[in-house]
Amino acid sequence: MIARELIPVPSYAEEVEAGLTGYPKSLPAKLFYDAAGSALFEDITQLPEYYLTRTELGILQDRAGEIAAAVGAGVAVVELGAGTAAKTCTLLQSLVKRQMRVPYYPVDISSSALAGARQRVANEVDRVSVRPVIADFADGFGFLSDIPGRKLVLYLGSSIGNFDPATAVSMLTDIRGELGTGDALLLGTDMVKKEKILLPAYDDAQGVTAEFNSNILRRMNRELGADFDLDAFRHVARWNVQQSRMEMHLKSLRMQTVDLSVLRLRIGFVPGEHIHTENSYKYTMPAVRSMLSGAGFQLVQSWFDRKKWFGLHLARV
Ligand code: AVI
Repeated sequence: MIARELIPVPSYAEEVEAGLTGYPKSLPAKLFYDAAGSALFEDITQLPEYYLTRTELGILQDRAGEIAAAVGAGVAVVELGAGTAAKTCTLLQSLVKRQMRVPYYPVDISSSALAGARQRVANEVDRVSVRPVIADFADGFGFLSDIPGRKLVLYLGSSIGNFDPATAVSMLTDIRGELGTGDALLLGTDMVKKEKILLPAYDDAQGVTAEFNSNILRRMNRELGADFDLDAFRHVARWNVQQSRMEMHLKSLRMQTVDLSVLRLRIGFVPGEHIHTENSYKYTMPAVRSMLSGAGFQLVQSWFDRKKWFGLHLARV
């Protein structure tokens, strides 16, 4: 009891309270990414069912030359949510063929990921100057206007898909607001496809995605003094065709009450009740066009893999 009272109230506490007291219950997806969750996400990207990461990487590897030609010479590359820059090196390699040096600004909330990005790029590409930027996008994109020269902003990995359409447009509008004439955006989106491909990508045979989903409860237990019984919730992945999104939920397997002592909150669950933890939107080309134009960008060109499962879209201001 005393130990619990010593747990500081995290900044996300209000969002958790609103989510768990709302109907239907929900939790913010950003809570997935503590150290354990980030490691589990890395594992997900290697799963046979999770086609997104390797498909996007394949497009970058096959089309880096074309993308660099469409972007043109003389750009600084800014990668939003760069992580360890695992996908960026081929594109940087193609860009350095067209200009003496490429300034590369990986942007991330995690300084350890940025250290990894610096190391990887130093090992794999010559003539790239790496200038890491630590930023939380919740604070806006003001850092973009501090970066000199013409910019190519990368937002890869279908990260945009974790925001609902209105939020995605408003985020891209904020990015657009920090850019000037000649600047460009390369956006990665996962495309709509058959449910039989989508479902296993979010409910894999090894149970890694289930573990990733329930890690959010483990985090509440640790950081909010909660007593979620992880065995009393089951991972559920669903294709919501009307909203064009994959959803992840945690389903209560019985009637239960959970205490979140740091929030002084008790939450009751009936059997079968869900906590909605994530949306992952899948796009059609009209949806991509409307998102980009809604944010003030003009689509220049899109590149896809052979099956058209994933798209990379170059847009200009
Ligand atoms: C980070 N994001 C693009 C992933 C996705 O596919 O929406 C997160 C994820 N959720 C379950 N698996 C992966």
